[in-house]
Amino acid sequence: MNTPALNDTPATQVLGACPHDCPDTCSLLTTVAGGIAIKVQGNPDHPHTGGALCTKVSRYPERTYHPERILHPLKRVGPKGSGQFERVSWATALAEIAQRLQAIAAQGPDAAQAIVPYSYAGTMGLVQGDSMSMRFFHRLGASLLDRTICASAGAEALTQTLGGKHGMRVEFFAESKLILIWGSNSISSNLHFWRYAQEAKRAGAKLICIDPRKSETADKCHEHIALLPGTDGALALSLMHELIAHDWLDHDYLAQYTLGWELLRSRALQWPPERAAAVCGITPEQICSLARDYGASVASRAPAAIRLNYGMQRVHGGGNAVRLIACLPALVGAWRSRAGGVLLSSSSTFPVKRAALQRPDLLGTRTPRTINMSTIGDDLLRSSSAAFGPAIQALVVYNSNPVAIAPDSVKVVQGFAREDLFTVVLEHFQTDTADYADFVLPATTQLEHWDVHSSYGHTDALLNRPAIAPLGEAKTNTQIFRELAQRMGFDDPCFAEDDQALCRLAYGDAVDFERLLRHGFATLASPEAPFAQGNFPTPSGKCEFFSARLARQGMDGLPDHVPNHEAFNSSADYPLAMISPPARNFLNSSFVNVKSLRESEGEPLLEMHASDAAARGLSGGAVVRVFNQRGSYRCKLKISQRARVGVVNGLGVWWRKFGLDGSNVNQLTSQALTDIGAAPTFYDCLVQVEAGGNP
Ligand SMILES: Nc1nc2c(c(=O)[nH]1)N[C@H]1C(S)=C(S)[C@@H](COP(=O)(O)OP(=O)(O)OC[C@H]3O[C@@H](n4cnc5c(=O)[nH]c(N)nc54)[C@H](O)[C@@H]3O)O[C@H]1N2
Ligand SMILES: Nc1nc2c(c(=O)[nH]1)N[C@H]1C(S)=C(S)[C@@H](COP(=O)(O)OP(=O)(O)OC[C@H]3O[C@@H](n4cnc5c(=O)[nH]c(N)nc54)[C@H](O)[C@@H]3O)O[C@H]1N2
Ligand SMILES: [Mo]
Repeated sequence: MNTPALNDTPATQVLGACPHDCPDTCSLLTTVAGGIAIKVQGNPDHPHTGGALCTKVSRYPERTYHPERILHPLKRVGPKGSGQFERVSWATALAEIAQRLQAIAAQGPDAAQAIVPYSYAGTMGLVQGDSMSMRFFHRLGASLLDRTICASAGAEALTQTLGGKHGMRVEFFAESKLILIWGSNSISSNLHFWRYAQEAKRAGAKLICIDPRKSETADKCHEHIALLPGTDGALALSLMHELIAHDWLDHDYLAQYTLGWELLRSRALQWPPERAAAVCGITPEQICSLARDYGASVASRAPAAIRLNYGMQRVHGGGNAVRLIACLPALVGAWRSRAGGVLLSSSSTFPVKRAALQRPDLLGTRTPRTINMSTIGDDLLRSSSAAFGPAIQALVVYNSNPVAIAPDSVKVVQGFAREDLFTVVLEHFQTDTADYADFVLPATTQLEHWDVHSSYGHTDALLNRPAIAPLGEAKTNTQIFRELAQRMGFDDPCFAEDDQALCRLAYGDAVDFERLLRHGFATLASPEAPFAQGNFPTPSGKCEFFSARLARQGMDGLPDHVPNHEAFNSSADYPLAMISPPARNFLNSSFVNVKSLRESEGEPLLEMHASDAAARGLSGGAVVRVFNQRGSYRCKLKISQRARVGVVNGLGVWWRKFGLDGSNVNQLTSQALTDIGAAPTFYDCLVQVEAGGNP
């Protein structure tokens, strides 16, 4: 860390918010002395943060003052992807970018659609995320982007079942008597939920982890059910089968507050434990025992809670599986207690004024096409056609690293490498994506800008104040789009609004901004037990087992088990299922370049069960080649009890440039989408593994 020497100015503490894509959205306290951020810690006054941060974010100063921070604009001088750039001034960069974008937009009435914004949750901030950026793209008439890369299957499924991204309040998990941690490695990716789960455990609750991988969280639960990836729907249906067979049901709740019970009941009765066990790769006894635990909550009125997370919806049937699991609490009446129910996301609690921030009205009468960010590989390689519209001619990437994180990297890289594609990347670092840029623009980090934050794991709104001045020539995302707008001649007054005004606009009067300024967070009013008496915000007001809305879209209105696109088959060419959940010390591909964190993770590894390794004559530590019809990727093998038979785990998401052959696990993942929500299917991926030669 090249922290400059401190002078004698007394230290101050600045309130902020963690910007990362994590359910915890922690309240931060940054200690600043002499204009330098010397320490970032958790705010002890914020109940969910409880003064504790994860290892990654406590290294925020190391990331901020990293010697490789991009601190001035760069222009490409070598071939695409070579990472050869020269320093240019902001004036040159902005003028050339504006001129290129204008030239594309001038090709015809809807030609601006050939320009595509590409962004996700590098920062979750409502201001540095999508406010000024979307105003710019709306005014321009660029393609719209469907931001599906993470959560849209589960989010849409939850909405179709419960009526929105609502659920249990995270703090009440501490009072639950049974907690199913379903498809989530909480210790790694939802640490502040885990604190509540621990509290429950100490008070006698039973914790059960449902995950193909024996994660750090599975280690600490009383039971672990290691099902095959993408079989959660079958497990949920069979659980229902057992609840019905033993009459462990809350009939009154079902009658009053649900829609479609008879239909769901008949479907569940087709899933006796023997059938589901064969699909899930577990034993019927495991299902019966799980049902006993869950069903016991009806008679004892002991609250049963499910922490569902996005990890389990990255497969073909991810949407249906989320729907089935979200139905379970209604069967046993778990919603009656504030410590019962399910939590996938709390996002809908936040009254975000998106239209005010993003100004879709600037489109006027234009209706640009929408590009799904999860199929960017294919889309970059498409030519103009009536169905697709114009071929993509320019990409503006911010808050995302698609070359590393998007599925099917062979295609993604081929697309980004197109010499005729004009690519602008707003970044902190020279990521895999920045390597393919024509211009890289230096962006500020969370310590250098204003923002406001919602959370998808709790119900507090947060404010982030800048703790330090922007480093080097870095500018905020908002300022970059403001200046681009000016160069393009966009003179609507909304392009002049400053970041503090945008922060105030984000929630309007719904959140007391003065309170945010004083305390850094504000708890939103939300009911303790939201569905104790129904009140689901669905069209019927009930928990919709049957969704007329889905049926109208031509889908099955009733949730079902939907098998993987690439269903496990031990005798196929690619007989192993590969999942690639996040590494604990990285945040997707963020932090991979922070040396201390990278050293904790070591190197890219593939975890494999000893019997699968023996069957292939592979030993631990050897270099292996992991391959399928889409690509091939080499890394070291780790023989590990964390892998179940038939499933290999390639923890991600490493920067490609740190991989043995300059690639990562996404070399193998596919662009096939989920049943609901058009999301990627990272964990629905068959591979084969063989010895891979020398490093
Ligand atoms: N440390 C850390 N924290 C993170 C992130 C990170 O990269 N690093 N990423 C953040 C982001 S963007 C998100 S979306 C959230 C994700 O939050 P979670 O969904 O809680 O994330 P994961 O830790 O990926 O947990 C997914 C778990 O699901 C398991 N899994 C994979 N396939 C299946 C399946 O088919 N069924 C079941 N039941 N389980 C399955 C994996 O083995 C893994 O243990 O975490 C956020 N927090
Ligand atoms: N194989 C596999 N692939 C996956 C996943 C997986 O589990 N397995 N997880 C998927 C999931 S859940 C997600 S959410 C996606 C995440 O994919 P992305 O949203 O692309 O997330 P990151 O990889 O963290 O990259 C974010 C980038 O934004 C930059 N950034 C941060 N703050 C700012 C800012 O204020 N301004 C600008 N201009 N840039 C900023 C960071 O430096 C970083 O390079 O990856 C997906 N890809
Ligand atoms: Mo995510």
